[in-house]
Amino acid sequence: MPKDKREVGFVGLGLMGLPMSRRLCSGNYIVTVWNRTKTKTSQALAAGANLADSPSELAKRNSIVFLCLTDAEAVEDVLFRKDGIASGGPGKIIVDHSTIGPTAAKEFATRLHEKHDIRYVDAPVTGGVIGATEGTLTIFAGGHASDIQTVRPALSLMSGRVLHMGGHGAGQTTKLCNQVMVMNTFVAMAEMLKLAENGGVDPTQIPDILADGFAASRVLELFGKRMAHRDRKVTGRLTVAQKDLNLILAVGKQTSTKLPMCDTSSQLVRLAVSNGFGNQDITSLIQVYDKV
Ligand code: NA7
Repeated sequence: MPKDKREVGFVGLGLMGLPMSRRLCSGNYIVTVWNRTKTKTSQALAAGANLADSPSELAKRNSIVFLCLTDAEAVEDVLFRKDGIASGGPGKIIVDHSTIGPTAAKEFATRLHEKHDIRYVDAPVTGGVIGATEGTLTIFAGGHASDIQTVRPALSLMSGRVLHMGGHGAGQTTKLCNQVMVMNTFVAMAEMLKLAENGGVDPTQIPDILADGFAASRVLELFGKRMAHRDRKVTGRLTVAQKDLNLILAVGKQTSTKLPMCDTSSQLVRLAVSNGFGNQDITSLIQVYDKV
């Protein structure tokens, strides 16, 4: 191994994890990957990554391990299963990019620290697949400043902004605040495009037309036309949106915060998922409006 190269592990090569791991490969890192579905590792291997047979083997080889998994259940499984990361030995830092909410993040941080002498940073991201591919994600980090400092050089390959928001869970809470805006914007955008369509205005023109006014947003810019065209490319699943809204509502309950807009958005996303759109892109939300 060349002297100036550092080794890291990456677990979870889904829509977000794959381009994030590739950013590390194209930086000065030797990356070992593991993914539950082995066939999905081929693109990371083509980018120069090595393959581990289990999360435990990956953890034995690396003192810094990144995770990008669906939800808290997936993170718990990968961390604590028999051949999980926690069994790979003490002294490492886990950087968790999954969106799992503050309660799970705090629980994992405590359990890893007290039972396994492993440190944990919650580090959920925003910016989508395009941000992951271009290395322009924003990362909301929660945990100890010294741990975030240790992993900052690697994070900077994936992100234009790494923000230390506070102790464990603070990154997750910040991400959920972000998702309040993002999810309600997606729902508002579906509603607006349907109104344009029914009102006799070309909805595919609307995103450009609104681009310079108060309605402008990154969501409108990146997803407006795709939603209007019923583009079927998947860059973020509706089930993931549903999970985020559930996490937002749980924090609302814990903090006695009324969230009527998120409540409504959650019902619409649930309806879309129950209509069979769960594995489709979040822009397929407009199909709920097509049906009513
Ligand atoms: P994807 O594309 O659905 O990817 C999810 C990843 O999580 C994928 O690698 C899955 O493996 C993995 N996964 C899910 N459940 C498990 C379990 N139980 N054990 C091991 N691995 C698992 O999601 P995104 O990339 O869009 O999002 C990832 C996170 O970033 C999510 O929290 C978002 O909110 C933000 P698979 O390939 O299915 O075997």
